[in-house]
Amino acid sequence: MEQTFVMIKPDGVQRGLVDLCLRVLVGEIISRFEKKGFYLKGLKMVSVERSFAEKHYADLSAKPFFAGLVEYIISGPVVAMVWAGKNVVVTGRKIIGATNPADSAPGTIRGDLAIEIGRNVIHGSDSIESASKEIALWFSEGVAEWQSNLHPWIYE
Ligand code: RTP
Repeated sequence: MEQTFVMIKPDGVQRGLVDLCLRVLVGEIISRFEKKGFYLKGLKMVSVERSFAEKHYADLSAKPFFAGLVEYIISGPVVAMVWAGKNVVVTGRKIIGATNPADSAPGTIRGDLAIEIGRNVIHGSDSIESASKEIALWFSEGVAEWQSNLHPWIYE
């Protein structure tokens, strides 16, 4: 079954802890993936080292926003996850919404819960190849091998 890597960024974690209106931000993000029918194979809260953040975003190292992006990712703990299911990479990106929340459709996570591109609360792998690289990087210990018993009620 296809897998993807999803990360709730530091703003998503902090806002869930301190913002009264968004007390359940981490839970809400998890809930949107669960309700869709995807199943959770790995989850942990991590404080990311600078070198690790640079490795995760290595493809963007030439971009002018790279330094700010790395500062953002190491500014507080993130919630790292692996989700599984049919077409989870592409569908996961649709659930997340466009990179810039100003362009993300209402109903998507970024469209509903974020305003600025540099504080867009969540990351999701952009291809099957990136997903497998990112899962290996973030979950070098491996993930749980299990299959949801709702399978026949979600897939024909
Ligand atoms: P992500 O990797 O976080 O899922 O985001 P993405 O694929 O939708 O977008 P990508 O181009 O890979 O950019 C990674 C993250 O960098 C920040 N960004 N800032 N200031 C800017 O112009 C700018 N552009 C991108 C965003 O936090 C974006 O999610």
